[in-house]
Amino acid sequence: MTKLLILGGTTEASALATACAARGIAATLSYAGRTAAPARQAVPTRVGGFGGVAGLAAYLREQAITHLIDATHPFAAQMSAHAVAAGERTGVATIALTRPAWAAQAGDRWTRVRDIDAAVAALDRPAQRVMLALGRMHVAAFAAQPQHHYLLRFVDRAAGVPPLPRHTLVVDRGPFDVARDRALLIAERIDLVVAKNAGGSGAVAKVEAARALGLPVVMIDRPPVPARRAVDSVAAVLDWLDHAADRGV
Ligand code: 3Y8
Ligand code: NAP
Repeated sequence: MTKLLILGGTTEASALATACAARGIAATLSYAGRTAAPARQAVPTRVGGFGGVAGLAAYLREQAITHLIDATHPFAAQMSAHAVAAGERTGVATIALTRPAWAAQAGDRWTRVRDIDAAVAALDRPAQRVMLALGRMHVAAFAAQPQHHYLLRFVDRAAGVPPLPRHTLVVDRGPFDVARDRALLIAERIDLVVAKNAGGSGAVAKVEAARALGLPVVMIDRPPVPARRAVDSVAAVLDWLDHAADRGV
């Protein structure tokens, strides 16, 4: 009997969960517990880390999971590495559901950087008004460039005051809308946008709004992930499940 564990936290994970519920495929969607009130899902959810590769492998065995779907965000590199390792350790069939990286288009003014630290270094310039649309986990790194006025966007209100002397905090969760992000960039007189190359549709609004306004973007490339089976659509995951079932796995 097919029983999926979906590592979630993305639009695609939620879409896969909905497709599984519609097909009567048993699935559990897993959250790390980064946000106070994760979106409701069409399947049962679990929240919190597994306790490393060993913890995830134990979960797969104890819950008799037949297929592991890593549908985490492209920047959740540690979770993705653990999924590959736990799949190998247990023999549970594993696949990643990811989304293609955004590519610069005509009119884009991107400066691509390797990681968060390189983005911080790219801000070593006179004070500007910078939209830091990276969420809450990496804000502290930008304290190294305190001269800027930062527009921050968090899913939840911050526990403490972000360590940036000049900042405006917007509390909002995506998926975001191009018209609203364009209005936000204008209202906050933003000179520069810093973004992760998340891919997908939920985070792209600010990138499209920056293009429309001719604003420069510091675009952070994705971290490396291990070699793995990966597809970029829910349909491809369902097709893999059907064929895996044919092969008796
Ligand atoms: C906890 C689950 C769904 C999933 C929706 C997607 C789209 C909206 C856009 C901006 C960029 C950012 C951030 C973002 C987006 C989707 C997707 C996506 C970016 C939730 C969610 C969880 C998280 C974790 C959160 C991180 C943060 C990153 C905000 C739920 C809402 C910036 C990534 O406060 C924190 O600690 C937030 C942490 C990891 C990155 C960071 O470094 O801070 N996502 N986001 C997941 C868990 O616990 O396992 O609360 O419902 C999910 C979504 N956020 O079901 O429709 O598919 O990517 N998430 C980025 O892409 O740059 C916002 O503001 O323009
Ligand atoms: P990460 O750095 O790759 O993972 C750190 C640890 O968090 C993992 O080792 C695991 O703990 C736990 N974890 C991560 N994702 C989990 C999940 N779906 N279910 C259970 N435990 C999970 O991950 P992250 O970048 O913090 O991302 C955390 C979550 O936010 C993921 O679900 C991801 O899809 C979502 N998200 C992240 C971003 C982003 O920009 N990073 C953007 C949007 C959504 P253990 O080792 O204890 O198992």
